[in-house]
Amino acid sequence: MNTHPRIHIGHSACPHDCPSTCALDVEIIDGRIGRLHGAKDNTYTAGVICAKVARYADRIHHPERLLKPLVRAGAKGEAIWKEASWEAALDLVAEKFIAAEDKYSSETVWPYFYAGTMGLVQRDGIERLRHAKKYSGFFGSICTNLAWTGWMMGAGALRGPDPREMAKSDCVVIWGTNAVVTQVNVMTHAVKARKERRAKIVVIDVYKNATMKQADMGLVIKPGTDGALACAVMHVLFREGMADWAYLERYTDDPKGLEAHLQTKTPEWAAAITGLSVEEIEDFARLVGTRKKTYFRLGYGFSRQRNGSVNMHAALSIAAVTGCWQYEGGGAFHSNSGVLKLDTGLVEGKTLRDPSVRYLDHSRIGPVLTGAPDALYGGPPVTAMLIQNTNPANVAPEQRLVRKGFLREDLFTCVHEQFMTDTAKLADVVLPATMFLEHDDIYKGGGNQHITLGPKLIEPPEGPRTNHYVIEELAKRLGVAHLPGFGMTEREHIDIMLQRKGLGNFDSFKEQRWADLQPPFEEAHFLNGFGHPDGKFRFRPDWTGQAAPNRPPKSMGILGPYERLPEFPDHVDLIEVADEEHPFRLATSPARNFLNSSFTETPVSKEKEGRPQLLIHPEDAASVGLADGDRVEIGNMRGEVVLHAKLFDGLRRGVVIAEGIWPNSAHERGEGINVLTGSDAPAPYGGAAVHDTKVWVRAAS
Ligand SMILES: Nc1nc2c(c(=O)[nH]1)N[C@H]1C(S)=C(S)[C@@H](COP(=O)(O)OP(=O)(O)OC[C@H]3O[C@@H](n4cnc5c(=O)[nH]c(N)nc54)[C@H](O)[C@@H]3O)O[C@H]1N2
Ligand SMILES: Nc1nc2c(c(=O)[nH]1)N[C@H]1C(S)=C(S)[C@@H](COP(=O)(O)OP(=O)(O)OC[C@H]3O[C@@H](n4cnc5c(=O)[nH]c(N)nc54)[C@H](O)[C@@H]3O)O[C@H]1N2
Ligand code: SF4
Ligand SMILES: [Mo]
Repeated sequence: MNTHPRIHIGHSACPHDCPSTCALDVEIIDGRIGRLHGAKDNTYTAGVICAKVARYADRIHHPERLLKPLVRAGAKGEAIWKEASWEAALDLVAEKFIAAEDKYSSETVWPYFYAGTMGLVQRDGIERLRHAKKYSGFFGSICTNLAWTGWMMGAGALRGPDPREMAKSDCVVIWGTNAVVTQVNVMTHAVKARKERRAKIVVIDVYKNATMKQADMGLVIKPGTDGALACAVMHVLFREGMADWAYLERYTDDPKGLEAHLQTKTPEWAAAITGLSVEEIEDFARLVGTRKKTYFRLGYGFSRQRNGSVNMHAALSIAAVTGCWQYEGGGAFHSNSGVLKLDTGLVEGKTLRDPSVRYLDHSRIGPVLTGAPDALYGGPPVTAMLIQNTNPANVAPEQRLVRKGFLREDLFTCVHEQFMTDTAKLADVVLPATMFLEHDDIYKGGGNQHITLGPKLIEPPEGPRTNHYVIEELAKRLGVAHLPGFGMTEREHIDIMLQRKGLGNFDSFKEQRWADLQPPFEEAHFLNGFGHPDGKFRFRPDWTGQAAPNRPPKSMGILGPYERLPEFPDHVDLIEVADEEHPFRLATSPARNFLNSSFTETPVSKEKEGRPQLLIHPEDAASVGLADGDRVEIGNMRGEVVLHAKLFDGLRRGVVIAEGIWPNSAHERGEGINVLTGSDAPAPYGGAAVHDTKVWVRAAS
């Protein structure tokens, strides 16, 4: 008799909100999960995944997973629950939604979701219910908006050179992304270039993070000043004859105008703004000016400033000045989201959409729930919500407003979750959700070029149900289950998406595991022209005219203060400039062992991260009387938060860093770091400037 447990390997994709979308090999041992590994034969994943997902068994078999529907039995937020059957819980949700709609019209219901899972069926099915019921629209702005806007203004299409080409570069510039932490696969390819071709790795960030520790050149700049750095780099390129004029004349809109504009944007000018030395700026310019195979890997982090779109556009413009786009291993890359299109029309119920229904801004949930008239767009208050795959009470800016909103007696909230998150704690009904290895879905990469299948590999525990199930069951109770897109299984939806793309179907894809959809070289490098009608790269963006994929629906108008957006790349002080009362600038950079608010529940991640800390320059610490490990309070006009000081000299004076979005309960007073961040919409199309916050710092009393 064989007493060894039977291990077999299943194939999947990482569902988390990470540009890498790794292809996974999953150990399955008698219906339970063992270690997860990166698929070796996937050319982007190349056998490497992050440690937190390798340990997924700790998350999926976690003793604190939600297993039963819960209905609130105490005051809001008091965490007193009674268990309910699925039938009873769903009946209650439907009844509340109908009552809310009867009172205020359908727009009073706001389905709210994000990318806790990136699966197209489980994530986006909530849109189908929304459209069928004419509930308020969701303008999903929090993550990509500032970055995509800046990119689109220049390049006009969201794609770029094959990320695997990084391995063929002579210089890889990792700009505003902590890749070691947030998308480890970038490092696989960048380090290969260094090993095989002696490529230089440059990292530009606001502190000496894990990625910069691996760099050949590290530029620590002040938050929100990347536009100034980019301008000075381009100034040097023009001044020292390193601009590729043949390329500029053929592929760009106004190179002479740019050159003239940059006359005054000297390294001295930028040094004063960025905190870098003139020498650092010139060395960097000469490096990218002489190594034509430079690959600019532009991340999200540096765009999370109120001038972030301007800074993204400015950094992207450097590639057009050097003409590095022409070479294998050269060019700029931010996201392939514009290439990897699957037809989600049916999943999302797009034909059911009524364009007259209002949209509400994801990032402004605080103002929305507290009834700010500008946030409600003239419509009724939000009095009912269904929340899937996101934890706004923790991750959304201006947390005090968000909490106040959720505590409203006239708001009914249903949260579908895997764990009792900060948001679930404030709900009226909590429904337990499956995890990715327990349901079928399909995933698109952002930082690579693959579409990857994630079929159901194990049975969920008794209790949790899929997002798809919740949407279908609510549709039945709300009288829309007969409409197109409803009444199908996950697999049927995946079949249709794959068939419409000519990629086979669920079963054939299960064998194939993934498809590599990298566009041809000429297209990826924009050698057939950029995405604008005239095919030119735009140094002079049309800030409010561009039809970007992330542009808010017309009914919302332009969201942020666009009047100050510059004609050419520049530095604009649209940020929360430090002042006498708030002498420090705070960035809330990612934690290695968490993924946004996820993994804050797994024991190893928690242990490795320790406790909420504030990185502060030793001289700054001394100036406010702080020693290493002291309790430190930071605050501004929105509130105050307590952390522990960690003295660190890898950042500029006047800059402080709080890594990770810790659960609110991990901080004293039960309020998290987003108490400090602002929910005003940045120019022009909104987003969340979560790294752009002025604060005061003092020893906690
Ligand atoms: N481990 C881990 N992985 C993650 C996440 C996580 O929380 N933890 N989050 C996931 C998600 S949702 C996303 S969108 C991606 C985001 O991944 P990234 O593209 O890496 O973006 P961020 O995590 O916002 O920040 C990256 C870096 O930008 C820096 N930064 C902040 N302000 C500035 C600035 O003004 N200029 C410059 N040059 N740098 C600045 C921060 O210090 C940080 O080191 O990562 C995903 N992967
Ligand atoms: N201060 C600060 N705030 C930030 C950021 C920052 O850098 N600093 N980053 C911002 C960014 S870029 C983003 S994207 C947001 C992300 O913030 P969130 O949208 O909250 O992201 P996650 O923590 O990835 O996922 C949220 C939840 O989805 C749940 N979930 C996962 N899979 C499923 C599923 O299949 N079904 C259901 N029902 N639930 C599921 C998880 O349990 C988790 O609680 O945070 C933003 N907020
Ligand atoms: S690196 Fe990103 S995509 Fe890959 S396993 Fe980790 S979280 Fe998932
Ligand atoms: Mo994100």
